[in-house]
Amino acid sequence: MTKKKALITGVTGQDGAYLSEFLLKKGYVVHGIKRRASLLNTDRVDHLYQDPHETDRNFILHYGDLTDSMNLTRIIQETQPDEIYNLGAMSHVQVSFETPEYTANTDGLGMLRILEAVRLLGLTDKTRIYQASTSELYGLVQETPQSEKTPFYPRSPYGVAKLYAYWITVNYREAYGMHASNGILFNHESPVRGETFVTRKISRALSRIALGMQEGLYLGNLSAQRDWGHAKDYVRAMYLILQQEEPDDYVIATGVTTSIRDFVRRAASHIGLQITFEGKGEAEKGILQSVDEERFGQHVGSPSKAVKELVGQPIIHVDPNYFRPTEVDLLIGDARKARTQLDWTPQYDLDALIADMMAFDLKFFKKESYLQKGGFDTPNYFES
Ligand code: NDP
Ligand code: GDR
Repeated sequence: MTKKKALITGVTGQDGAYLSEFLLKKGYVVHGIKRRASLLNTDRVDHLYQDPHETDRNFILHYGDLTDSMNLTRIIQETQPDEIYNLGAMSHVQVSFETPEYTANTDGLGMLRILEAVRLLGLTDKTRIYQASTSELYGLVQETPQSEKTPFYPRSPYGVAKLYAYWITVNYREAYGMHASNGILFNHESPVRGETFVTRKISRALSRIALGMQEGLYLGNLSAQRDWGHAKDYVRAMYLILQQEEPDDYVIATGVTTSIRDFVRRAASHIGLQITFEGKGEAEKGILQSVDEERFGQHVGSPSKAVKELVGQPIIHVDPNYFRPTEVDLLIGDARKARTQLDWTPQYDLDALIADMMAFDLKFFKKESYLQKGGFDTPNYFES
């Protein structure tokens, strides 16, 4: 039997990596588009890498870019995919305020380029297409919780670019009968989440604080609320969307919302650090109240002198540089359609997500700490 072929843009990203793993397990041949960078940027998929000299490869990477129509058209022509997952994007909301034109080009027009290529190559009946739409479309929310029927009101150049991609997907479906669908995914995280998204920034910083490698963490708006799930659950939903006979749009969310402040408290408490917040606005601080030595011992080891000295001190601070010109205050998704029509249920709740992220980052920074103590340099790439 011939294997199904999937083409994934954004294969080197968080979701691209989990989706590749998922589809490979299902027996697909996975083609991925990666960007050329001056340093290797394939860390998240290195475990899937197959040497080009091997025969019968199932995981094949192609150089490309969503801003390059000819490149996309050629790759689609060469690979003749059964399914395309358009996950590539400049995906950082705050950065989109600094790079709005590039964001529009990649996140908005990128999807148009894919749809047009599939149409021009005569693959309309063969190739099913998934667009990585987002809860950022709801922005200044018009109703709570947000469902497929909630009107959009994006609040960033990222959200506006994704609005174009959402509608061009719907338009090509209606105009040309293409099997093109939107997954409107709410925030989803994992141990390989980009380091400057808030959950990963917190899990990394708390790990470093626990290991005596850092004394404090600066964050922006602590009151924003997000509906956080695990990326592993969310890539399964992407696949299910493309297995439906009819193309359609689906909200994928857990239905539980949590503030950034509460995420900090819960992630800290998971490893035995009790934090309370005091003060308001830019003066708000998260104070380390105590260390639960038993819990800390289970996850980290015995608390160092450096950690004990932080008790009673502020370890979480507000830096207004992380405030956004326009903010999305509250997101909470209503995924009833996905639960009934796709039979999709998330396996991870927030505590399980936190446990997974904290275990990964603690292990990573323990290794860094050993290396530093042994006199070796470690990369200094973290945002505090
Ligand atoms: P990441 O930022 O982890 O990955 C984005 C991927 O897109 C990376 O592989 C990146 O390449 C690639 N990329 C960026 N610019 C281009 C370009 N011009 N041409 C080709 N590829 C490019 O994002 P996630 O995995 O978290 O998200 C996947 C998709 O889902 C994105 O479209 C995102 O906007 C969307 N989304 C994400 C949600 C989330 O909570 N994670 C929620 C809803 C939607 P490189 O590695 O070289 O930077
Ligand atoms: P978001 O994710 O903007 O929802 O977009 P992010 O983790 O960046 O922000 C979530 C909320 O946390 C607040 N926040 C901070 N954010 C960051 N990055 N850094 C901070 O220091 C900080 N302090 C507070 C933010 O203001 C915001 O309210 C993510 C991306 O993956 C998008 O691509 C995706 O479409 C949406 O999720 C759904």
